[in-house]
Amino acid sequence: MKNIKIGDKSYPNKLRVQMESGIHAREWLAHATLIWITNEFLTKYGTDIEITNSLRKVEWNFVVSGNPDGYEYSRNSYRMWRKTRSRYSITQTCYGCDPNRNYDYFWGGDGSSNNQCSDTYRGPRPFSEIETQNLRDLVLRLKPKVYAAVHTYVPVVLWPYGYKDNVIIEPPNAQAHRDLARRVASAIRGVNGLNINAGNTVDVLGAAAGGSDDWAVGVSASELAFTFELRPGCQGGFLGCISDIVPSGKEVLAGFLELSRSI
Ligand code: 0X9
Ligand code: ZN
Repeated sequence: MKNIKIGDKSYPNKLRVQMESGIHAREWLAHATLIWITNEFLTKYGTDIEITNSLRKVEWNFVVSGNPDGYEYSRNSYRMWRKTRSRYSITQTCYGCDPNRNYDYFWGGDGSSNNQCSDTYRGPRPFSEIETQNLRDLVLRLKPKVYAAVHTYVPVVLWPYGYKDNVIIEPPNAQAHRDLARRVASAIRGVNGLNINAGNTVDVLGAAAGGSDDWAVGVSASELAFTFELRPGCQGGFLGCISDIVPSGKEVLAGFLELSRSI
């Protein structure tokens, strides 16, 4: 698995931001959006003032393909595949687990399944997957100040925690999460008028324990963690068109630049 690092090396002490997309295989617009933004960063550094300032202040890290085996399976065999492709025993009929239920922070809690055939199967144990091990080790090594996971397809910017149903449990710096999530959502909305807001995960979606965002802020050294859910595709939900990439890319870039200005 690759991590793309972008920033102007000659500026010292940059703030580190780690983004992850594609942990859910079928959410193709997430991967495409980060790749599009990578191209913007690389081609507009030095001409676009906002991008230039951002790459002098922030070291951006993108793991675009957070679940490569799942993505390959979604590309070639079954478009709606979400999970990894692990096999835990030879007798097993259902493959893989949901990497976003596999992190070791309240692993096994609300909104995660112990049924191997469920799309929200948490795996046999925390960090059972090579994909989540790789992402964990990268984050422990790089210690990003901000961590964000990129998903689709009901637009929202989420802040932690998301592990316990019916009660909103937030990190001690919840106010900083709220302020930043709202600013980012409003920057995204400003581009094309996408209906996107910000909220706590449990408040907006209900609990889903074992996610990367909860682990980033609950266990790793990250101060802030978010999940960005991007726009639906033009064919509905996960199913998109090539023409979704530019509008999504412009929206999310505006969100990233707002994040960059605000940290
Ligand atoms: O359920 C998820 O993993 C994410 N939504 S999705 O529709 N892309 O599957 C939301 C994750 C929010 N964060 C946590 N639950 N920790
Ligand atoms: Zn997802």
